[in-house]
Amino acid sequence: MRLPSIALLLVAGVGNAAYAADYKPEFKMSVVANEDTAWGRAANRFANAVRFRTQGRISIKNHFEGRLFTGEQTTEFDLMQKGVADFAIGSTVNWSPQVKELNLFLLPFLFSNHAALDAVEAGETGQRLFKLVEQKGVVPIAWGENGFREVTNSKRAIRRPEDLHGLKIRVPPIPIVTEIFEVLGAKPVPMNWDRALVAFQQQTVDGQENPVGLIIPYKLWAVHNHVTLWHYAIDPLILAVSAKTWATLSPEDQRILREAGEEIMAEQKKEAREGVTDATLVDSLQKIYQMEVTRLSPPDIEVFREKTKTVYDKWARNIGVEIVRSAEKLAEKENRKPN
Ligand code: X2X
Repeated sequence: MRLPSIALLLVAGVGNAAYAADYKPEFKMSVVANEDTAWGRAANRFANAVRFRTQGRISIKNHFEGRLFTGEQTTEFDLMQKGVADFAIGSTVNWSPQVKELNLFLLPFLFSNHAALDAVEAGETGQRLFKLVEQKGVVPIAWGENGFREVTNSKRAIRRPEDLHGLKIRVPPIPIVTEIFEVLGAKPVPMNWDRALVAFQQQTVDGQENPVGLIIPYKLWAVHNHVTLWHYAIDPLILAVSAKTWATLSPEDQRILREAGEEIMAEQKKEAREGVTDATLVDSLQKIYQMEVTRLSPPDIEVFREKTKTVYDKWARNIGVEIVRSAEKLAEKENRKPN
């Protein structure tokens, strides 16, 4: 009677050990940004927490500044699908070519504040988006945040669409973003982030659009003295695992990854919002970084909303009207509240 149960235990034990023994000695994480951003810091925290909590079974090496893909940030999702990247903390902007529904976050002026975004991510829409990502071979763990995308430039203050006329604005290579800047009369220049950093230094473009959380650590204030806070689009991040990698992990390790990921990305979101929502932001942009800050009022924003409506409607159809309407409904309640 005793022997079979010992044998079973042995088999079970060997089975568990086999998982860890089969794991690659090193897993790869892709991150477009550098380590000085809330985005990059979360990747370091995640790698450390996972190594510790799995007692070294899962060791993640972070590849910052898009070093896993050569020059094309829109291929990050492909690398995840192939399992070339095991993990990523990726921008939904960069994954929108493969998961077209992620263009939702780029619909101009859909989200006015963080509460509206939180309602959509936590609600039915967020769950649907995660399912769509998973159906494409990438297992999402948790939402994070790059932030509301603002606009900086070296030429003049932007308060009305006319102020953008003729300005060369670097944009990520994403159709909806290009179309928004085109319809506003600017000259959008789609470019990968690594090349954009060179273009800012060489002043071959006049401006760019990124959250304050990148404007500050990337020292964009040193090349662009004007910033307009207009929240024209939001850029959520997603911490995710390649489904190919996920399938090789034990249920116990999958649970550890989920727990660590949820904790760390909640913290990442908080960090991305720190100093960005409070009254001191304008002050610090002006006093510390010597920027001329233009903060658009709701009536100012209405003018931009009107101008970009054709792009909004076109992309709403492309994303799927049903998913857009359900997000609008969730966001609407919160949008009326102040920032
Ligand atoms: O390329 C950008 O602008 C960046 C860094 O925000 C993204 O990766 C979407």
